[in-house]
Amino acid sequence: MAVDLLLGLQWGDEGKGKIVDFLTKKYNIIARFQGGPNAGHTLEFDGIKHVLHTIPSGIFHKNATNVVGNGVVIDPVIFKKELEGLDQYKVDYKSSLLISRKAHLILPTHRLLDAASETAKGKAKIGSTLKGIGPTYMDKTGRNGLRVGDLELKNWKEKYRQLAKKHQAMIEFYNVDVQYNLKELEAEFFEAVKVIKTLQFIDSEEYLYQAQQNEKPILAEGAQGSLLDIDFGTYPFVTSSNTTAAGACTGLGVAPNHIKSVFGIFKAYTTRVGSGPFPTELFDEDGAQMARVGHEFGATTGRPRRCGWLDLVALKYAVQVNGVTELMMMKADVLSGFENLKICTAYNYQGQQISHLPYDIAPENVSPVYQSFKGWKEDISAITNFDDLPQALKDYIKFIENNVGVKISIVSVGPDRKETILR
Ligand code: 2SA
Ligand code: MG
Repeated sequence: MAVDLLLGLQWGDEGKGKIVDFLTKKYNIIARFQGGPNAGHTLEFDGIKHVLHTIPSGIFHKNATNVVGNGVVIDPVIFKKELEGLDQYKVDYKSSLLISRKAHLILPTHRLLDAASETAKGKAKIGSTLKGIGPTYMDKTGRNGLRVGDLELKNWKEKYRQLAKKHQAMIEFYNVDVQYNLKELEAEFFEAVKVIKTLQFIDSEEYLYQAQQNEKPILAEGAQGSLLDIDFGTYPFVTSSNTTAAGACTGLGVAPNHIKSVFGIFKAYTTRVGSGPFPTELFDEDGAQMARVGHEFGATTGRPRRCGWLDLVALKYAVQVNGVTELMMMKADVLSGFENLKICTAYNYQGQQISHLPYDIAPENVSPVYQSFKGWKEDISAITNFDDLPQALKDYIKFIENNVGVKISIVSVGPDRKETILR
């Protein structure tokens, strides 16, 4: 009776989608527990590249049931598009995709509010994905939200109208230039709701409890990353949900003592999309090389991602907060060809060297302390055996493991399912 957990340890885009897809054969159920269409989980197999936003990454496997948990926020319009994307691959989602009645819905006006709030913030904007994530979670905690289960009620449109009316007043209050045609947006929304209603709604906490009773292995799939966690991330430059391990308990209704393995995914370097502090960010050719070789563009918005060296201070913090039991290192291939590599092992902070994450990691407060490593030249993407990796990469990996105190069990050397080295 166990639930395993898979999480991103940095600022998102660590490659969670690929690993969930890779691990799915071991699990009966894949469950998303937070976030929404702000996520972009990229899967590649058989020469096909697919990006998922709200739908769990187990959807392409015949024997997996995919659960969208109560902690997720769903935009019916985007969800419908995702389903249409699956249609071309003949995915039988009517039987393999289940949605929690307690998941909250993103209204068109939530998206508008997101835009208004970002515009009003000006230079201080969060750099949100503009998917309405923040406003939807605000309505959830403010106890005003519209939930998937409401769609089964006769009067759900009344509830919708009340909420949308409140939002319109709020948009006006922001007093910024947000152009919209609500009639069109609503027509699209109601159309999409019709499609959502053809899917199976469940009480996901009960469903997952029964699955555990029946010894069905469950994998909880995180979105974004630990440093974007609403409590433990680089607030206010975070997303509006708990992306860390605890979020799986509240976002699925799974009891903490039923969580077994916690898989922590990280990139061999660091990226961040959107605003906010990033101590190891590079503004030179090294950063440009990571972006170029790693194709570092947002999978949802297409925005260029900021790139930098691996930050062990932040990684250790994430491992600690999540109770990570196994590490998985992604995109090692992107580091091929660097003469030297660097890892940040401490911060200079208020005249001292510290090795923990302080309250504020803004550039004026911290500067990274680096250790240098020898690079490697070889193309490693065809390597399937850990022992065959270049010695310089093995040294790099050993250093991380020794510092963080957790074993790296998977090294990914390319985007395809096949380009995955198991230890
Ligand atoms: P939001 O939209 O309110 O959640 O934005 C708040 C912050 O969280 C960041 N965020 C992300 N960071 C990395 N990846 C994300 N998913 C997409 C991807 C992003 C994209 O997989 O590439 O396509 O741009 C994601 N979602 C949210 C966001 O940048 C803000 O800093
Ligand atoms: Mg992503």
